[in-house]
This record gives sequence, structure tokens and C-alpha cells, in this order.
Amino acid sequence: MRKTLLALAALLSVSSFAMAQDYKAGELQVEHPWSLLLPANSANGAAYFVLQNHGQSADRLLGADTERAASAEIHEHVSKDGMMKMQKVEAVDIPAGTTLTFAPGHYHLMLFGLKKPLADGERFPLTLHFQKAGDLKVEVEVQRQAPAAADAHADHDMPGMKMN
Ligand SMILES: [Cu+2]
Repeated sequence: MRKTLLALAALLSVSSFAMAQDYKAGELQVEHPWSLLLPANSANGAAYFVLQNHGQSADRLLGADTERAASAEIHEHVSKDGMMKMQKVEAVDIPAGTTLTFAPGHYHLMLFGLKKPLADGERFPLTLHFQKAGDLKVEVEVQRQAPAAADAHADHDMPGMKMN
């Protein structure tokens, strides 16, 4: 059994880069949801993706949930007294024709109370809640480092370190 799991894990990590996933809900597109591999004792994690609105009207991201964590919140980073801190955001507007990058140091979905450690290359389900487009279920891929697209925006903050 253990050998089978290891083989499966190896297979998943080899294939993961070739299988970056896009998801669509109406005119909204979610590209390559991912999460940063963290030390096994990390209580919290974060999920990132690129969100595009190809439509003619605005939508809003209202929140998310996943069976993998006790709760999920939309967070942003703000500079406060010279320190970068994370804070909860009730919703994120997605104007028509825009691209929003959820990445380390920017908007992210904070995952509180991970139910088990994240494993390199694994995928876990996450449901995004949009005001107009409704629910969109995606698979979040756990990676050792940010994908190139997100890395361009990232300032390499670790999630879960500083909280208001
Ligand atoms: Cu956060």
C-alpha cells in the first residue's frame, strides 16, 4: 500500500507541470490554482491563482471553501507602520476585462486550520464563490515554488506569518 502511494505521488509530481489547469465559470477564468509547499507543522496555508474576467460586466469574488482547511478567507497585504501585514477582505471586485493575480504578497486565499500537511505535487479541491458566476470548483496544486507567472508579482512573503 505504501509503495503504491509513493509511486502515485511520484507520478503526480512528474505530471503536474504539464497539467496546469484552467477553469471557467461563465466569462470568468481561473488559471493554475496553486499553493506553496510549507513545513509539515504549518497550521495555515494559502491558495493562489490568476483570475480573468473576459466578460462585459463586473463580478465579485465573495469567498471560498475547501474540505482541506477549517476555513478560508480572502486576504490582501497592506503596508502598516512600515510592515507588510495581511488582512481579511470581504470581497474582491473583478471589473470587466481585468486580470487579478492572487500571489504571495498580494491577494490570496488564506486557508486556516489545514487538516493535514500539504504534500509536494498533490492537488486538493477548492470552491470559489462568485456573486454572478456562482460557484466554481477548482483543484489546487501544491508546489515547491511559485509558477513563473506568479513569481513576477511575488515578493516572497511566507503566508501565515503576520496577522492583524
Ligand atoms: Cu493571509
